[in-house]
Amino acid sequence: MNRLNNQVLFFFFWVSGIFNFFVFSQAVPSDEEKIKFLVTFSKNAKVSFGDDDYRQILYLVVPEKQRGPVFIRVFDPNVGGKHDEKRNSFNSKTQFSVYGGSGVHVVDKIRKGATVDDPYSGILIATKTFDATAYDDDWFTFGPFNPAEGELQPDFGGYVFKLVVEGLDGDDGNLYKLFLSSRKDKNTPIDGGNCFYYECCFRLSDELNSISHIYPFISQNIIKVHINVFDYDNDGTIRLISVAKNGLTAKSDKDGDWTTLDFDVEPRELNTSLDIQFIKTRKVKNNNVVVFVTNQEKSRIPFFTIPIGGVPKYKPAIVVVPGN
Ligand SMILES: [Ca+2]
Ligand SMILES: [Ca+2]
Ligand SMILES: [Ca+2]
Repeated sequence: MNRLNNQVLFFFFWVSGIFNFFVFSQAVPSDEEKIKFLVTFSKNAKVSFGDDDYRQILYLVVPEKQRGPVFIRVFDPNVGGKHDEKRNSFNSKTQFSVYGGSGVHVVDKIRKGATVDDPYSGILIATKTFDATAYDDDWFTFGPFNPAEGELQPDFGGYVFKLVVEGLDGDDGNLYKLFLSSRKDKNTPIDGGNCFYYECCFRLSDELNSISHIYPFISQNIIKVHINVFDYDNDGTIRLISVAKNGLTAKSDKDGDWTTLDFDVEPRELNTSLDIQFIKTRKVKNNNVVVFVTNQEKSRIPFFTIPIGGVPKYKPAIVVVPGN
């Protein structure tokens, strides 16, 4: 990123800090995303179940001002019992690993068009593998972590930790969610905390007319966005809201394959977040999708659980009426 980008991004993190005063949530997925669960399948599952690579990579951000220890709490990390997606019997294992240290978030490599992040970069600071048994419908807590165990990346809002979730043996789907907490035994938000991804596999709601959201941040020099969706199964409509777009829609009906939706970026959309909405219009149950967003150079664009600058609202272009 050039210097101007850094300054602009920093400004918006500063603004988002103000938003966080009202938002107060480090749930992942967040209240704003309206996604109930993230999903990772084990490696013998068919990709048509909705997970293309059996792996989820999330970056958790702890603001520099945070003094005390932080905890990464996982709800229902097991793959069995409640919430999870069973194929025949539950026979799966899922590994959750936390990385910190230098190189944990290799921005340049991702921005130059690598197809995936490097999951194992940085220093492994905690790992645990779950099966069908313990922590069903319950929280498991990683930590305490000193914020400085993450990598300081002011462009992204503070100290960055990486959580890698990998499906190991088995063929079932693990549904789970997270909370970045200042307490070991309860979900206590860290003011200014956030989480971002370059690709996300999640479960769409089963409720008709429900809307799930993701919020990519459009930094300088982006002129096109390509929304890549895997296995949408004709679930509904994808709608784009931004400061300049009032609900452009597209459909995607591919089961077990990728669809790409292309949009041009207007100058006034720079340094704002997009709101990509998945609107449920058909009764498709247990639909899992993978989404990633790229720019005109096929570089990945991060999306944030707490949208930078807030949830975008459409603002009609101002029509200048010549004076008399
Ligand atoms: Ca479970
Ligand atoms: Ca199974
Ligand atoms: Ca689970």
